[in-house]
Amino acid sequence: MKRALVTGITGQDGSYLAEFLIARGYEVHGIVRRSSAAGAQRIEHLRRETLGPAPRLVLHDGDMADGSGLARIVREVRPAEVYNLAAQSHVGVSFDQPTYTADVTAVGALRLLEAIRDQQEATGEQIRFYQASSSELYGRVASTPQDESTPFHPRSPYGVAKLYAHWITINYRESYGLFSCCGILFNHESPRRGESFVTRKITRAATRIKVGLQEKLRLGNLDARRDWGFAGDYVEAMWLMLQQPTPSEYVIATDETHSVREFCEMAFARLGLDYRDHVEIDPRYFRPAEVDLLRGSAAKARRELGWSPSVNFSTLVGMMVDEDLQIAAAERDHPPRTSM
Ligand code: NAP
Ligand code: G4F
Repeated sequence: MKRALVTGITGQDGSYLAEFLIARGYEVHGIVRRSSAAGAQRIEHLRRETLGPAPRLVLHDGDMADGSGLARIVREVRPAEVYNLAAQSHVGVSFDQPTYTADVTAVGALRLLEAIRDQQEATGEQIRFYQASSSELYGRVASTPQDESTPFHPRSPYGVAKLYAHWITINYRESYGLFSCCGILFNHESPRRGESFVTRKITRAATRIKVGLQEKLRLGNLDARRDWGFAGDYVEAMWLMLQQPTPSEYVIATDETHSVREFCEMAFARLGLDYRDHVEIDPRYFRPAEVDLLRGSAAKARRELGWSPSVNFSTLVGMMVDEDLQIAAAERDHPPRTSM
């Protein structure tokens, strides 16, 4: 049985990737950081389903800020594949917490690579490494659509931290022969998306407005354009990268671009609402520097990995609205109780 180690397993992508790997017969080990609240809701179903004498999902306490802990986990697990999905992944937050973002998102990747390099040297067993790079690397884009040869110009502390992680991953391949890949993934969403990212913020609010729990939605820049795909499709691309004969970089995207405004229009319209009656602009949500336009070409991934997206923009919006409508209706019918 192949063993994979996933950082960021409690996040959106981590949960889809863990499902994907378990379905393919992997034993999955995940790193979870300490929290005072229960933080693993997205993988709770997998924990329940895979319980038993030889559990297929094993969780380890760890933090990307703690290099010695990461090294110990890599030594104990002896993974064949490592997927580094952990990050302070919110672009807006990275302007308020730039040092923390650099520590976790940039140096965290280096700590993990060092642990892998040491382990590989000690055991002689190859460990294949996936780094979650981002279309935020392109920032102020030089050309559209963006592909693997488009120059990088990140526009946020997050983007700059991801740029470091991207290049150190390539550097460890060139310096030490590590099998290390970077997936340059464009925005990907799902009903499991964190609620502070714009798509989920819109679908949560629109559905709560529909059932009468909320009246207004405050947003920042409605004119920013993104290439939005479905997270479930994108984790398959991560796995495919690590199954290739040689490591490389791949853009994963839909080649379609839509504005935040279009996302609002479509989400509210699905509920029979007009977004203009509910959306208010709040300067708090504008960023000091913005990425205006992203649209990716995944031609290399199509050609070499045989990967293509299965969910288009309107299906994605519909999927998110429909799931959030059920959550909103349940909130209305059974308001959460706070304990004393
Ligand atoms: P996410 O939902 O925000 O998940 C981030 C994960 O990282 C969570 O499991 C989080 O744990 C964990 N994490 C944060 N800080 C950590 C720390 N100090 N130590 C250990 N774990 C830590 O992000 P996502 O959307 O799944 O994205 C996965 C990765 O892909 C991220 O690296 C992101 O930057 C990158 N990416 C995402 C997109 C996208 O559109 N989704 C596009 C390109 C690249 P908690 O649950 O405890 O917070
Ligand atoms: O949903 P967002 O916060 O995603 P963003 O900044 O594109 O970053 C996401 O995708 C990246 C890949 O390109 C990942 F690497 C990263 O980890 C993350 O998953 O914002 C999308 C757009 C931005 O232009 C933002 O300014 O929506 C705009 N926006 C407008 N109002 C808002 C809001 N964004 C948020 N989060 N909240 C708002 O109220």
